[in-house]
Amino acid sequence: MSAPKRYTVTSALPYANGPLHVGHIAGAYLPGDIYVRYLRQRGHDVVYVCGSDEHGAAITIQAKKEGTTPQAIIDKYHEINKQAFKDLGIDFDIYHRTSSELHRETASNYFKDLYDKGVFEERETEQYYDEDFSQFLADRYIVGTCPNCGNDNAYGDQCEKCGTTLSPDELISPRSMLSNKPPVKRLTKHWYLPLNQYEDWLRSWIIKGEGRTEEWKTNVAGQCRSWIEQGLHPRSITRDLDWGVPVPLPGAEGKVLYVWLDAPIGYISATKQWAVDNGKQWEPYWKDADTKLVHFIGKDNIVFHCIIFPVILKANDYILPTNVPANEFMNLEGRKLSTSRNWAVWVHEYLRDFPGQEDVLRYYLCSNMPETKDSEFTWADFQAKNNNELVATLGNFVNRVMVLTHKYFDGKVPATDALQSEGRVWQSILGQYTKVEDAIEAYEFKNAQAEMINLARFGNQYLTKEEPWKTIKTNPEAAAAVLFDCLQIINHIAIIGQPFLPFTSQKIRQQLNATAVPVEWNAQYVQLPTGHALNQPELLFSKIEDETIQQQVDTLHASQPMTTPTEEKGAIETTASLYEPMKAEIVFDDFAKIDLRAGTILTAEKVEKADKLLKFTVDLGFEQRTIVSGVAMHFTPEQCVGQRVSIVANLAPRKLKGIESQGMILLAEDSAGKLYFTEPTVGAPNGAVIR
Ligand code: B3M
Ligand code: ZN
Repeated sequence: MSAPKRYTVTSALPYANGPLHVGHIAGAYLPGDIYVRYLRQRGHDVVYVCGSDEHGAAITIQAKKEGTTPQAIIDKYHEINKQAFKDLGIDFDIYHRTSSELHRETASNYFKDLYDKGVFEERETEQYYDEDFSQFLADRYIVGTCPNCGNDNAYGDQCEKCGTTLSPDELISPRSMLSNKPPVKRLTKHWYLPLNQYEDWLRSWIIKGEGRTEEWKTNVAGQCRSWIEQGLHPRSITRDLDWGVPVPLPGAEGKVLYVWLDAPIGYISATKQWAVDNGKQWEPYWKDADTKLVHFIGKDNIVFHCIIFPVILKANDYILPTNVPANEFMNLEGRKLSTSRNWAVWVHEYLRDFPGQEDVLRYYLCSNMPETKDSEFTWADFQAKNNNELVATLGNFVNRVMVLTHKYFDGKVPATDALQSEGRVWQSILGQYTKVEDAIEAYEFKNAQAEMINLARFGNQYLTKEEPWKTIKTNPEAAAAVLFDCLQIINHIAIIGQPFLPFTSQKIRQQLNATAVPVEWNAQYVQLPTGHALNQPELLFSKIEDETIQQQVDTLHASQPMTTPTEEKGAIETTASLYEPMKAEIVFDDFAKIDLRAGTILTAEKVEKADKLLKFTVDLGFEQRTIVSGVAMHFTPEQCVGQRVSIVANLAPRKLKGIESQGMILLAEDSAGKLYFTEPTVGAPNGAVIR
């Protein structure tokens, strides 16, 4: 392709079945947002689409767990996630929904077009069926042992532990998610996409690179190659489910499109809605050969975006993705991020706990982006990146220059003889533009951001070396020239930094009194003129204290359900059963060591600076205890006072937020994470032994 005329950029549509965590952001959203912000700054014609994925078993199962309807689930999480993206500055042109009428119609017609072209095969096969619930068991409704890694909770479509894509028949000892019993087989009719017929083409396109204009990342190309080399088979693209886009064919009642057919078409319907809203045509963005299509996703979505969706696009004469720069996964404090185990940093909670520090999270996630291998989020590292780079390098440089200019030059860009500014400083600025550009266009966002911050580092060193606060007395022209240069550097940091730190970029431009000029990338040729009046300096970043970090670490741990070491070892992200698996058997002596007592909560109060903790006084009859518990998100203090509780009375005391907790309150937790107090038998007095 010669230079693309327009860009269609997508980020994976998150399932609207739960909130977003930092792993999602680092995987598929921040890189897409940086890329698009940069393209827009260069003046390209680009549409950036995303939205909620609202169909499939992921949604219906969550509804079951929360004891509500699929519609209530998607309505709730669509809003939460849309808001979280917006607040973090992930700037989609549209955040659509696959439950919308326009999408249902688009997906339905897309299927119908392919059907009319004779693309699909119709097959009647035996599939797993749950007799207790009178339901076929699609994808996630069936669980069993992964043939690849032995994980006992692999789904019928994928093992989330090892990432292998599966079909229900491959599971060892399958069981129904609904009844927990082994399912039976029943005949049912479905439509299949004959991937095998596209194998030769996929081989030449993906493996040999024919018809492609960009190299794909090694992790992406590698996964595709291994898929193709294992041989491709027809894949069923309809399901027996009552939630989704109905199959638009006679005799297909009770059947819907497979969510992985429906969801990527969501990119197209989102583009259509955006076009309607903005008076544009959508077709060129999906059909014209001079459009560059880029999908940002996490590694578990590779086959769907690199093999299945391209086949569907090709079969209908749509354009193919130019690139699919998938990221690996981000772990958290040494463990896999897990929604069901609440082992996560939730975006909406971060935004609540760190108001005004959106860019700190963006900066940290980008500096730690899992571009070529899995990476690790730690709160200590987050703090270090903020304190050592954002505060000490970028913030400090901008502040020093602003303060000095106000002190010595009345807050105006000083006069200089142009020669100074055409020298080393200008070269450095231009050099950084090139480095950042090259890195972004190669989808190397971590490097790109590092080069952006290098410009601030350069500025800091230049300022320190030139010491205008000294030369102002001996050689004021030299001091003026240095501050002139530094102000230009700051202006360019705001421009180059915009894709990464959009809020900070805006703040800097505000301080420079430069917001009237659009943030265009080619502004590298413009200068803040001598005499231009600046606004007052304001701190861009502030130091994050140890205490704040400790609090996050504590709440992360406090929100954990009790786990045994064996469970911990195999801890994986799974919702594979409505019930938590049983722990290993123990002998009576193990049990007898635990001193359980009946008690009553006398007082309850919030713990300062700890959103999740409540501090209780509990009456145990023979004494009163202080107990701290991570239940503040579940109960108000008022709800707890007077509550009868069962207490582990001989648990070694431990300190939480500086308060010694002398025991533990027993709670029951259901699969949706809802907590219940375990009341001792009616009438059992405080202090009574439970055994
Ligand atoms: N919702 C899967 C996921 O969140 C899926 C992505 C759809 S992209 C078209 O991993
Ligand atoms: Zn596995």
